[in-house]
Amino acid sequence: MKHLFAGLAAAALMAGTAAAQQSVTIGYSLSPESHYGVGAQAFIDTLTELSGGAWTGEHAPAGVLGGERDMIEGLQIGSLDLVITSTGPLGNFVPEVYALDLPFLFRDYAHARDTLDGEIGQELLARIDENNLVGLAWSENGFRHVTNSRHAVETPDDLAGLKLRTMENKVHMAAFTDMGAAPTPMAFPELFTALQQGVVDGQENPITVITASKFWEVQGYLTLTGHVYSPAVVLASPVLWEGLSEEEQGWFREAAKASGAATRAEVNRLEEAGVALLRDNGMEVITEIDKAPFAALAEKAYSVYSDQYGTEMIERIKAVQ
Ligand code: EAX
Repeated sequence: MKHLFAGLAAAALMAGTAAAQQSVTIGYSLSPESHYGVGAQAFIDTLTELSGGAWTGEHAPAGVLGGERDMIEGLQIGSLDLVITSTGPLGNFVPEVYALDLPFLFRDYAHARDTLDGEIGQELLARIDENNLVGLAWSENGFRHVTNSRHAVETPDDLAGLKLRTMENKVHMAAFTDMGAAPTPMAFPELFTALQQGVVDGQENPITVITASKFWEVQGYLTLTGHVYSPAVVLASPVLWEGLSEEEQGWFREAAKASGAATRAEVNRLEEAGVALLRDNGMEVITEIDKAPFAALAEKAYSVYSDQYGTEMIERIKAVQ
């Protein structure tokens, strides 16, 4: 009997060890099929592999834990472990990051990715770390384009009077005011219904988000304005972070890098395939416009950043080859 009990105790202990597998929750605003969903899964797979199964993760997709601003606050107080978010609301917490949100700044994907993968990206992750957040790795949302339910947009005049949802980002709001639209900041989880009910006429997002959110159901027109690059970032809660060993922190960093890479690959795929998908679903897509008049009007919005931080960072970003 004694042996039996000892055996049971040992079995219970082993079961206890297995059950001690730890899990993190990854929040994001889009569907599990989106580029963020792909990135979240790559994070989980990499973390589980590097940790030999000691760690796993769960998705909290589609804004079930709130909009991106709410989720960032959740990280700060430790109610959420990890978030994949656009930088849209991040400037409210780490103002230096607004530099990345300036309209018509990045020439193309290569320019944006090289900037984030280089010295500037590292510096900005360090700024994030100074604000009660942990910046693990850059990820990607994509170049943003304007959609609306009223008419085709080809010149800034076509934006006049359009009620356009923007992210809760003062650089973007200033840029759209200067381009002639009427910007309305709103958290992403409220957007589909707001478009459906006509609370706003339009919105702006990358092909990735427009496809993942099936905006063709509520928006007839898309113009490839590419007016701003939208970075994403994998953020951790400092509460989680401080409880990890150095080795575990290394696994989390690697997992975040793998997540960013998988998301970028999915952005590439959707940049190729997305417009056809949107057209198949009935959207009128204008692919060629003269961007110069939009850029000229949006330039004033740079002062939202430069009045406080100067133009040095802007010049450094422009100089990245
Ligand atoms: O990060 O709020 C937005 O428009 C974002 O692009 C979206 O939540 C994906």
